[in-house]
Amino acid sequence: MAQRGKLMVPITSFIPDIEQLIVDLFNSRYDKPIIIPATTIYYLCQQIRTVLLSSSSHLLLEGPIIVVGDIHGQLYDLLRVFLQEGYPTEINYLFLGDYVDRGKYGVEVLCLLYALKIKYPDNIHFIRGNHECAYMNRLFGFQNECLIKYGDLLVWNAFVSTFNVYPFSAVINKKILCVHGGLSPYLQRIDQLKRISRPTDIPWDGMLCDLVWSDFSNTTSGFVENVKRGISVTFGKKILETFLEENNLTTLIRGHSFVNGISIKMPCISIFSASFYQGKFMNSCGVLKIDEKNTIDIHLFNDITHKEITKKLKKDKKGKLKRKSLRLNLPINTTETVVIEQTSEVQSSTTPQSEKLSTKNK
Ligand SMILES: [Mn+2]
Repeated sequence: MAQRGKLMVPITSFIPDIEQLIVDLFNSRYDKPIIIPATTIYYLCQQIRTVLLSSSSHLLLEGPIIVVGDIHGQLYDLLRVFLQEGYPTEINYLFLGDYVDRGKYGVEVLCLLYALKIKYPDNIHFIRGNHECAYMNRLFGFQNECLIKYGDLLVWNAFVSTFNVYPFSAVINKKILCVHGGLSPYLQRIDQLKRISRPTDIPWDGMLCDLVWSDFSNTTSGFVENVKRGISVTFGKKILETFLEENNLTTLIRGHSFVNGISIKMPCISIFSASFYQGKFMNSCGVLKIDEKNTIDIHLFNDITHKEITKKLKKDKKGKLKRKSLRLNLPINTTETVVIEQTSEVQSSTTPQSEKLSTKNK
């Protein structure tokens, strides 16, 4: 599957109105999403490739910052995060991957993230998940979504060419490591993350595979085969503590696991930011706010359905997007601050469809 990323973005001289696109996406309705022209997407993809290739594969960020987990094409959860936490001019964001597949609005999610990144390059950051990969898109829906919306695969190819240049990791305040999946037996020093050459696909094994695929388990000792996924590894608490200590870090924040918003098993925090996942799981979603002193605020949103979010959006919006009107009082289950040594656990009572990869598919 590993192939060097080729430039697959059709050249366009068309320059879209980025600000208007952001307004349109914020104002889009659940039952009538906007149609984004293919030429606009080619422009966004060209720009994003340039922006991402000019920065490191390992991001150095500082708080205050909002960290967001898996979105999986659920545009209205992404909109709610911005509406609740603030526009990117007010607060910075780091997204932990898995923007597409499963949900219906992967195209719109990526276009909003790309438009905001182009407009506010220092305020919006995103790293790669295991679904930012051509192979996964063929299995879990994003390729099909693009085919249905655009009639061919040019738009999907353009998106894949941007996935292949995404960074893989970030460190916040020099202390908190953020990746989509987790550690790898091939990763010893943080410096290795700065030397990842891009474009690259996600290979079937090795460090890049583990960064987006591995799982943390409290009960695992060392690195073991990740039987649940059928790919990569599961790593235990001792391994994580040793790695963090050797690299002068305190905490790992990751996405990738379907948890009820936030799961804290220190020193590992998992975040999941798609509520009412796939329209069938009654799960909450969560984000973290990390300040400059490494205090972590947990913001959990309940499993309000997407139609209800849209109702709120419509009720509160007055004509075009006005930044000050972005703060809505959507229901929040919990907002609490944890000291990062604290240990607590939130586990979902339901488990989603297995994402297990069968070897015959490889
Ligand atoms: Mn994932």
